[in-house]
Amino acid sequence: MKALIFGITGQDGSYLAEFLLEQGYEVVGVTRRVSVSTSSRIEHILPKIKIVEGDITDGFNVSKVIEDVSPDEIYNLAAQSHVGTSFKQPSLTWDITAGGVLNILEAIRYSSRKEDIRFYQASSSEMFGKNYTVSRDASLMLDNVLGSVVVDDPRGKGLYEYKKYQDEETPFVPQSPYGIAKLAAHHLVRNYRESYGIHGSCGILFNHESERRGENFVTRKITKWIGEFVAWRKENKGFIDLSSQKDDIVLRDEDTLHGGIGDVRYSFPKLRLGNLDARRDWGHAQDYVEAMWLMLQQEDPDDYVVATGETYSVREFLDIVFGHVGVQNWEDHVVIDPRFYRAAEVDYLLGIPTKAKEKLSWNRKISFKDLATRMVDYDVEKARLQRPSLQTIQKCCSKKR
Ligand code: NDP
Ligand code: GDR
Repeated sequence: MKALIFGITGQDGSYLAEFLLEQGYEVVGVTRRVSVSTSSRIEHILPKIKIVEGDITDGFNVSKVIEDVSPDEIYNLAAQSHVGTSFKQPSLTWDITAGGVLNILEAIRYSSRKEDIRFYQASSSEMFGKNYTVSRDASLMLDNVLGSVVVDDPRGKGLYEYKKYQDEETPFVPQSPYGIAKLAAHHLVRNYRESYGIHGSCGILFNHESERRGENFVTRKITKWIGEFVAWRKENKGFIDLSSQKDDIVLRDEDTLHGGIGDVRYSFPKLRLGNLDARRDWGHAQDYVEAMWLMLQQEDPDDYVVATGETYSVREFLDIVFGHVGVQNWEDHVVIDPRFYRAAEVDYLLGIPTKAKEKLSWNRKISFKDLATRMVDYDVEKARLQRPSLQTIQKCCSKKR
């Protein structure tokens, strides 16, 4: 079996390529020409895969790649995938995230191998935007009480606990150019499925993160900052004074403390974030790429929600990751910066993956807490290795042992 992956250099592309190699696939990835290499996530598997040059916005190129490679399965993970950026570059986001999908679908439609190709499209929970389903069905109540909300009963009979969630039946009300482009692509796949019999499936994936997550997404931005902060703190001696500087954490000279406030010796910029109250259904990317593959193994194409069934706020993520490195007062290390607010926000996401569980036998294996701590451990170690002086200490100590 041969798989073609658009977006192989991204977080999901790298995990999917690894997964497909394990299943015995021949893997071909499409990368676009860039001035500096973007293959860091797939460096370790480069000898086992084939790379072809291409850009999803170039329809002729997409057709040629598909014709030349002649794949059994095509996975489209390519997108301008940052929601915040989509407000700044809506046109580019549209061309890549919606137009690119049309290019692939057209190439399949006119391919002599149309009947043999199975296609996966990376749809997104961002398509739900501000919408959710409200249920009082007790069977849908999950363990995580944070996903519940208490509202006034419309018939005035008091307060009841409702469950807010999104599943395959929840209507889409996207809140960003990115969400709108993803929804257009989602409908295109459905339309080509119904019009031309293309075996195209969409995974409506909720947020999934990992040690390979892009550094501008909130989870990785936080864990990367923690890694660098921990390394800085270990390297520099002094008394930490969080109160005196708005934007920086400063270390003061301990020797001068008894005579008054010590001199500032070192400073480190605080972590700057936007909306901490947004709630997300966060899973690990490694679990989610398996669901993509399972969708293409089904006789009939279909759309599936892939999620954990739990929701946590950015604040709760901060509690776990800072707690993991022994910092309880994370508020003192964070500055709220309006630059990171979105023009329109998606406040609440909680996906119900019942269909994926029942039809694909898919289950996530990595919990939210494990995801968060794995990311911090990775970034703490990465920052430690990047500090030359700490590497020296490590070398000196391991020699002594
Ligand atoms: P990334 O941003 O990490 O990866 C995006 C990939 O798309 C990169 O390989 C990038 O290449 C490639 N790409 C961008 N523009 C083009 C283009 N014009 N032509 C060809 N390739 C291009 O995203 P993720 O791995 O996190 O996500 C994978 C897909 O799943 C995306 O479509 C995303 O929108 C979607 N999704 C992601 C979720 C998540 O939580 N991670 C949830 C739901 C959906 P380059 O390296 O050159 O930039
Ligand atoms: P999201 O992920 O928009 O859900 O899209 P992101 O991590 O960017 O934001 C999650 C939430 O955190 C809030 N936030 C911040 N976000 C960023 N990036 N930077 C900040 O400093 C910050 N502070 C607070 C955001 O406002 C938001 O509410 C991701 C992407 O992977 C999409 O491609 C994918 O489709 C969806 O998940 C499902």
